[in-house]
Amino acid sequence: MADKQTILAELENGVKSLQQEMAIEAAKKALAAGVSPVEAIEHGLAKGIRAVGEKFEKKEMFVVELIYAANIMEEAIKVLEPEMKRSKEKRHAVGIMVLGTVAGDIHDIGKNLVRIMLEAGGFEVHDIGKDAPTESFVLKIRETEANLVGASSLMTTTMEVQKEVVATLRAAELNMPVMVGGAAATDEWAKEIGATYASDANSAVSIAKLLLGKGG
Ligand code: B1M
Repeated sequence: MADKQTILAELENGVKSLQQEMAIEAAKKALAAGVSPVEAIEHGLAKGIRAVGEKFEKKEMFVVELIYAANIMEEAIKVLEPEMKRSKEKRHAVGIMVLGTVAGDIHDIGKNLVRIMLEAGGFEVHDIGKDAPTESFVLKIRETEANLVGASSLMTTTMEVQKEVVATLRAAELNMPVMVGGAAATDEWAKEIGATYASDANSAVSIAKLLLGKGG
């Protein structure tokens, strides 16, 4: 049976080198060898996706590869999930975020990457999907006791909805930080609407931590 370090390296490399079969097999090996699913994610898969994210930011990898790596990570997590639930082992969440693409906007590739990177960074993320009605942010925050909100928007026509999300939360006396991003958003826009801007999925993690006072 493979030792733990080898399995963790295979989990990392499966994501990093875009080899889905390697990642899936390593996830199975981790379960068979009694490696904790949390450790498999944090010290294996997450290391791989972080490396991919860094390459993407340096333009050493294409978006399509980033998306593929994210899919590989999601598929490998699916293998580990039942054991995680069975053992009721919980990752110690850095924070709890409700994340969605705002109403009227169906672009979700970037939002999904943000979710994956936040999860890899230790956040519990409740993804309410794309074209998400503003009220569903409020409902999900109340249901999950989230302490952070993320609203993605890719189009100039739906940027206004980010503003509406912030205003609706404040009217409902939900005063947690709101992070906005997506091609249409800018730092200036975020400041104007009372939110914080993150330009990409990698910086979203450090900014989310800063917003919760947990370092960058
Ligand atoms: Co559309 N689209 N699209 N599109 N599309 C854009 C956004 C557009 C700029 C293309 C263009 O004309 N040049 C344009 C918007 C123009 C504008 O408003 N200024 C546009 C349009 C017009 C449309 C339609 C209206 C087209 C039509 O039907 N006539 C339509 C929209 C329908 C609707 O939403 N109601 C439409 C549809 C689509 C597809 C379905 C075909 C597809 C989306 C598939 C999907 O998402 N599942 C699509 C695509 C792929 C694009 C482009 C080409 C690429 C977007 C993408 O996935 N980028 C896009 C052009 C562009 O953006 N330059 C375009 C890759 C992704 C990794 O980056 O999403 O920016 P991005 O996410 C980044 C960061 O922005 C950041 O992190 C991510 C990773 O680093 N980030 C966050 C994102 N969300 C964040 C949230 C955060 C923090 C960071 O905190 C919460």
